Amino acid sequence: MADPGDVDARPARTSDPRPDARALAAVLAASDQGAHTCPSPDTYPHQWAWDSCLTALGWATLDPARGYAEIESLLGAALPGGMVPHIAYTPARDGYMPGPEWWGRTGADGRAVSGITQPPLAGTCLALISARHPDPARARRLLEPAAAWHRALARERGADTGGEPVLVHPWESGRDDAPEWDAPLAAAPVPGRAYVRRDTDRIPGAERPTDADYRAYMGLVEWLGAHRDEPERARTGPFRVLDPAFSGILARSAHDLAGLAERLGDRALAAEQRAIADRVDAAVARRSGPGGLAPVLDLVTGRPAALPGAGLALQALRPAVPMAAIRRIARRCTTGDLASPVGVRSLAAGVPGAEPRRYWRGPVWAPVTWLAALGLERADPAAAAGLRARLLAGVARHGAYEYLSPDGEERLGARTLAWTAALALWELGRASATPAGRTRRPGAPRPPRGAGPPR
Ligand code: 9WN
Repeated sequence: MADPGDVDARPARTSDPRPDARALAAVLAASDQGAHTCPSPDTYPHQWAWDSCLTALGWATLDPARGYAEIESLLGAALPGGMVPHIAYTPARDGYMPGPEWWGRTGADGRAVSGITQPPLAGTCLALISARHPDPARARRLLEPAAAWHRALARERGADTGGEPVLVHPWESGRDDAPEWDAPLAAAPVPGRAYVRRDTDRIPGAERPTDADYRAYMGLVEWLGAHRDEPERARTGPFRVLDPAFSGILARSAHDLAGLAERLGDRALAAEQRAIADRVDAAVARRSGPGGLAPVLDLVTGRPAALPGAGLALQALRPAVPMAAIRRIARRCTTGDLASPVGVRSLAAGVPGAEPRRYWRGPVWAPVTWLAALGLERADPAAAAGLRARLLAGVARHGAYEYLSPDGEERLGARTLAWTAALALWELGRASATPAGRTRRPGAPRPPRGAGPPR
């Protein structure tokens, strides 16, 4: 079922293994709202936090100023206290449930926003953009709002957990219906207010979360709408989990922001962000097993849950995760139970209850493949390159899909997603970009690995 505003980014010739950059740019253009991008024009008509950070990379490839503008607009919508909301609502766009009336919150720039967050990728994406397309004045202005997001998470949500933020809704993880949330969701209240799902207007129900999951999501939204105090939510909320993938992303983003601040001459901010990264990193390490990875922890029941999927792969991003653990993740993602011809599976092959067509319970998502590659880079650059090639192969064949079946044969969910187009554009731009942001002449020597800022 196509969204009316969708653009088909599949290559004209199906044998072409590289996506068509012009078609990908058209996907971004169709989702462009001026200073921010919606993930897809009809299914997701607002600005989502982790989407926006990753989409900025694609814009930066086309027009660096627009890449910076994307992050500026996202951070501009921050809640009081600095946490960035998972949605900043596009004015006068209807068709998404829950709408702003469920939250009753306003961001710093006056937009209606949600009252929860998503994986904080602004520090990492800003550092990447600034390395390829330096604009020190613009990057410097973004340091503080990006830092405030990390600070709020570590202090307000992580006060009792050594800095690891307590997630209070599965949407905060970005992996909405991943099986690790099944048990914690059992304690979600029943919503008192009526609602009508809108997501299944355009996407088959078999590719989306179940009605039972939605009821739990909305019960939590209602509870969170009435309880705004972050430390209170983290101590008494009906859904309270530690997600090592989210924590790893926070530690990585604070670490990358510290590096950028150092290069831009803001030593105080760099030291503060490094301390946040180290604290969160150490908190995850303390509860990790001998293999170097931590489980999801349900703080309501005290029960851990294994992570046989995207959440495991994303732990490769945590700055201090042991190299041996990254190499094991690399094997699982490239040839093991998380591997697929088009990227990293959201749920490992063979797990009982895997649903290859349903949302975060089996399909392959471009942001997971791309972020896993970013995490693997340090320990296994060949595996990282292999995952990026699979991502590009999936986009070349299917266009800027939302998710694909793990066999790589079917495109699923919304017909186009801005971050899929953006990440493919960023990868297409990799060949000609150097860490200093200059274009390398063909045949010129490559800069040494690890010598410069992140790519
Ligand atoms: C709820 C926008 C978002 C992504 C999430 C993805 C999906 C929303 C939804 O879409 O979540 O936030 O309505 O299903 O799970 O990762 O950020 O693309």
